[in-house]
Amino acid sequence: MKIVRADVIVTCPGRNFVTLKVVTDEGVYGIGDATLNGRELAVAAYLKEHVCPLLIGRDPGRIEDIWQFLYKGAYWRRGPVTMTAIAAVDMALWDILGKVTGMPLYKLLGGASRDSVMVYGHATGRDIPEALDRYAEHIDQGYQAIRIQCGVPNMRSVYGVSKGNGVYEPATKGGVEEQSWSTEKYLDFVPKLFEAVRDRFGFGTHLLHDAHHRLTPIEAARLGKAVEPYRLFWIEDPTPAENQEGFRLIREHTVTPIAVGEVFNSIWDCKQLIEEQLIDYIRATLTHAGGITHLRRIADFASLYQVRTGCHGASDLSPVCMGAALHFDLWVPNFGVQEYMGFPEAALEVFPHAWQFDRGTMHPGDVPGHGVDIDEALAARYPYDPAYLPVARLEDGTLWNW
Ligand code: GCO
Ligand code: MG
Repeated sequence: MKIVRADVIVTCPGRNFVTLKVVTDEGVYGIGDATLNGRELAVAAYLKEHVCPLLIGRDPGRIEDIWQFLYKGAYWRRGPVTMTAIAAVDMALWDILGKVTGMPLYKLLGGASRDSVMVYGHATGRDIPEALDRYAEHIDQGYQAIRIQCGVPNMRSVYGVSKGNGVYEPATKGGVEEQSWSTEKYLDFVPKLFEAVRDRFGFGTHLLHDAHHRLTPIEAARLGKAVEPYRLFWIEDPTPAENQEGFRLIREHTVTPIAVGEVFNSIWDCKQLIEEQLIDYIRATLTHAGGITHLRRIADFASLYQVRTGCHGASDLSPVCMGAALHFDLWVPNFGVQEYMGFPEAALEVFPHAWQFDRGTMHPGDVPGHGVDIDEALAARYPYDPAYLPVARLEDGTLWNW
């Protein structure tokens, strides 16, 4: 079997997605997600100009060799654009292998390690009462794990809180939105939010929160210590992780579990975090961290240190990633939790999928491959519509971490 075509499809059914479709001489095809929020066309061009021509004529069954060829062969290793492009190829090739062998991806990986995958949803509110109402709705829908984000008094904007009544979507059209941030206000307020959750709902649900890279290590340590009585499942991205040893400071002060990694693109971004046991959950995901072939390597390494997975699953990862991630999650022995934000209705139509949601758990389905397809005619009706992620500035105007 040989690869005869590789096409890049850019579409915006509610938000922008980039999809790679790899077609073989036997008519079997596979698809992969190549979406890099706010930088979509860089990956589309990387694929179209530099990767697709190199795939033609290759045996799609040589998944590992093609991965190594694209990684080592580029000479310029790693980076989000390269690793997202490699991930898309990798996902598409595993999809083809599943279709050729008639097996769902999770069986190719070694079979199910659990019956279903626990996912966490997002409860967001402009203030505590609204956030608690959203939390209650998630409990009603059967979620066992819920992330909470809430507006902070006297702060103009806060990461993770939707503007209207719709689903949270950070990317905006018509330029880059500038938000404002005050660590002092946030740190004084956020323990009260977790206290309110536990007071109203008790300890029966896993409580998660995303600090979105806003704190310094010692501030993160203070937060972790202050919220220990509320027993969080995790605090996510307490501080930027380029400096991995910075997490030692957090660990010295608190037992609140830490999750990091949605912006990582290779095992090298988390090697020290994992081997020094500075984190509890690794959030790298298929689309941005080199696909199944590489994420499996990260997860196996993490398992040596009892670090569990908690794959990023924001709606800027396409339904293709969601499908493949659920196969990965069903298999991976050291699974923790999977993020699930849902998708715009139009996106679910453009990407027919076999995965199912049932009261806070998901299953990838049993169709061969990863079980997600793309309706190209429908996709063509939603042209690319540029959108950017916001930036955050401190109250004196200093550019901060968003
Ligand atoms: C999360 C993430 C997202 C990101 C988004 C950026 O935990 O789900 O922080 O909400 O902000 O994926 O593109
Ligand atoms: Mg996050």
